[in-house]
Amino acid sequence: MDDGAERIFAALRDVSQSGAPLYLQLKKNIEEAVKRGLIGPGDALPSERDIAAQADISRVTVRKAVQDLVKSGVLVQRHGSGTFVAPRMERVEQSLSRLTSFTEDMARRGMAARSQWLDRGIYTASPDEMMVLGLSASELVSRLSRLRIADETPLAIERATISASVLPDPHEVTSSLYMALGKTGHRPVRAVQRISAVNLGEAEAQLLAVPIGSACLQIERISYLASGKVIEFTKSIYRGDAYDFVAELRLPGPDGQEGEAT
Ligand code: 16G
Repeated sequence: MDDGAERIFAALRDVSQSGAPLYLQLKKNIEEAVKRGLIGPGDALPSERDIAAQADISRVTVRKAVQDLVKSGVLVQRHGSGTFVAPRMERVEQSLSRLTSFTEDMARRGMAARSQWLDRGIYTASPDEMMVLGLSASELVSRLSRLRIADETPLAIERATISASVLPDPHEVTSSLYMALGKTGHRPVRAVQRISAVNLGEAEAQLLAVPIGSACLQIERISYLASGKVIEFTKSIYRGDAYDFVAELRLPGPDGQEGEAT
């Protein structure tokens, strides 16, 4: 038996010590083993049969625990070669002083960006959308919800709202929202972002392929045209293990004003 298998089996031994369902105990033990670094990113999990034999539980129970952990992103399965601890993401650094789009950010890093559409349609504006976009109750909005993926790793969930008077058909947006807005002269030139920390619920954790409860960044972006009109209201959830937002800070000038940006 190799080292990795030894360590996993050591972590599995106390399955069935408590009253919880066996698959949940096994799941928790594997999660703990990953958290404590007993098994690291890329390590292979022993076969279903070996785990079942070692922990003295059925293979169905092992399969259920493993499938749950694959769903929540702790493990990955590769056809023909087995189950592994999910690789750790290389962190993406994003400047907080440049107004760029997801597609541009990823292209700059040599990564291929794509989206999985979660929703794309015309809706009546919610009270929040009305207030931020300056719309009346009868006005419509285009909503675009996407899972943003870079090099096949899901990085963020973005829910953008644009007034339907600016974007009457959300299906015009294929790969990039900013490119579509640019075509009609509506690409934003300035934005204000509010970033807060949240823990992921089940549905979002599954989309982002990370464990439920993982730390992530919730970002609200309100973007403006040069005229000062609000053009975009986007609520996003970015993976906390994948993103660093970096801001440059300057000493204020002697009159208390902000220093000149270069
Ligand atoms: C970025 C923006 C998002 C914008 C999107 C457009 C943040 C937090 N969010 O992801 O507000 O809608 O870019 O990207 O940076 P696209 O042009 O590739 O569709």
